[in-house]
Formats: sequence, structure tokens, C-alpha cells
Amino acid sequence: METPSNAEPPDGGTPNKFRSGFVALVGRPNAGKSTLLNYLVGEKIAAVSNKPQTTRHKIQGIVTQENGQIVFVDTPGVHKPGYLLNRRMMAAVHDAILSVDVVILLRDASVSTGNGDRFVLDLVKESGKPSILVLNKIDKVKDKALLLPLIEDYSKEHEFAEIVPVSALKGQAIDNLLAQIVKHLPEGERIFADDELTDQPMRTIVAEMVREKILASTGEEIPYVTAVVTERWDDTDPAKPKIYCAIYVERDSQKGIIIGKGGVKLKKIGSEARADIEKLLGIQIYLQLFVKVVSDWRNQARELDGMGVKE
Ligand SMILES: Nc1nc2c(ncn2[C@@H]2O[C@H](COP(=O)(O)OP(=O)(O)OP(=O)(O)O)[C@@H](O)[C@H]2O)c(=O)[nH]1
Ligand SMILES: [Mg+2]
Repeated sequence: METPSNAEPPDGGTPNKFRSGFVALVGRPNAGKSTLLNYLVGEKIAAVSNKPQTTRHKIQGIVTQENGQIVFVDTPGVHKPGYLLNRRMMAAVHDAILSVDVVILLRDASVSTGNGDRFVLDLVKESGKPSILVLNKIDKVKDKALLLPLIEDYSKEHEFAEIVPVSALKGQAIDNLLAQIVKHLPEGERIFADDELTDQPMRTIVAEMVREKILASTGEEIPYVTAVVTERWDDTDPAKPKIYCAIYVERDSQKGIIIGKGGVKLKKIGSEARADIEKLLGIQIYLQLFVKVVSDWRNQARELDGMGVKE
């Protein structure tokens, strides 16, 4: 099922030259973009959840190999924007597509195609960039022959440089994917140092981890109305920094849901996030969470600016 590796790069360049560049991960919400990014960099830097619209910002993850360096740009899932927040999220997707060398369209191969998929495909087509179709979640597709009609449909719609089935969750066929991507990058030197995994500020990653735990422990409504911002990072004791995160919601009732009876839920969110952050940083931290109610923050440019959700 895997695309055969082709030693000849399509740009006619020298096959063994070091290649480097930027690659956008785009797709519908829940396709598994952030799961793939985390697997690729080998650390959890992006929030993952089974709720749509988990990713709010572009997040970059770096993979350096002997023959090339790929800077992956994870983007929010493509959806119809209702609020200013969502319009900015979609602007981030467009921005990413325009700024990269290669576009990866990630698709959940275990569910049937809908209008949303067509919309994402159109975005990729319009970009005019070399594009790779990645069919994700093949671990959920018991009969692999079912992938063939999907591949056939997509190859009729657009001339993908490669079509690669993978499982981001199980790490299946990822080496093949990396090999296929590197071929399509321009010849060039490293953009980041060999050991760098992300250029994302730790403050943002911490906020992402907290958001992930909120999504995991609340129902359908909360993910959309919640944002997390790291407001203060106190390094007075470098062995155990104090980190203060604000959780934004729109109404008192939502604040109540996140705090839970006797503060139990907020405590759980805090300790789970702390565990992930300590693993990533390799040191202990003190994590303080507090909930802020700001009505309609999703439509307020100033609030969004303050949260780092760029225009
Ligand atoms: N079985 C299976 N589940 C996967 C795979 N990849 C991702 N998932 C699950 O799919 C859900 C969505 O994953 P995310 O990585 O958050 O998806 P996303 O595309 O980043 O979603 P948005 O940020 O909302 O656009 C999570 O529950 C993941 O565990 C896979 O290869 N196999
Ligand atoms: Mg995501």
C-alpha cells in the first residue's frame, strides 16, 4: 500500500543534498494533525482531544534527519467560522498554507467524505503548492481494501505528489511519510538547530496542555467557550518555577462546570496538566489555575489580541 520510495527528487536536484523547509498540516477538525505532530517530534507539544477545534494556534514542530530538516506547522481544523475567534483561526490556516513549501492534507480515512473535506481539498488546490495526501487512522480501517476507492477519488480531484496511509496514534508508516516529504523540500541548510523540537514558547505549550486536560474532562459545550493563557511565569526558584494560567469562559455557569463540586475538577485538570508539563520540562513546577469570566470574548478583538490569537 505504501508509495514506493523514489530516490530521484522531483525538482531534478542532487539526490543526496540536504533538504529543508516548512510543511503545513491541514485538514478537518479531529483528523489527527496534532497527534501526528506530537508523534513526529517525539514529545507532546500540541493539545490532542476527541473534540473538534482543539488546536487554536499554529504550532511548529521540528524533525531533523540525516538527509533533511522538516518544520511542521500544525494548524486549526478547517471549519465554518462563526465568531471572530474562528475567523482568526481560519486566517491562520490560510497564512500557514501560503508560507510553506509543501502542504499535507490530513484526512481521517476511517470516516466517509463530506462537504468539509471538499472545502479543505479546494484550499489545498488553490495553494498551488506540492501537496501530499495523508490518510490517517488506518488502524481503525480493518479492511485495508477500503482505502483504495478513497485514494482513487482523491487522485481524480487533485494531482497529489504522494498519497501516504498512516496511523499517527500508533506511529505506523511514519518513516515512509518522512521520506516522501523530504523529497519535495528545496535543497538548503538547517533552519533550526539539530536538537530543537519546537520554536513554540513554553508559555504557549503550558497553556495548550491545560486546555487539553479541560477538553478531556468536560462535555461538548466547554471546549468552544474556553481559552487558556499563561499569565505569569515566576522563575525565582529555577528548580521549581511558579506558573499561573488563566482559563477564560463566557458565563458563570461554565466557570462552575470547570471548577466542579468543591473544586475537584479544576484540581484534576491542574494535576494532569502539571504531570505533562513536568515531563516535558524535566523539572517540577508549581501550577496555579484560575477561571475568568469574560462574556463574548470570542468576538472581542482586544481579548483575542491579549490571548495571542493573531489577526
Ligand atoms: N485510532 C486513531 N485515532 C487517532 C489517530 N490520530 C488521531 N487520533 C485521535 O483523533 C482525535 C483527534 O486528534 P487530534 O490530533 O486532536 O486532531 P486534530 O486534527 O489536531 O484536531 P483539531 O485540532 O480539532 O483540528 C483524538 O482523539 C486522537 O487520539 C490515529 O491514527 N488512529
Ligand atoms: Mg489539533
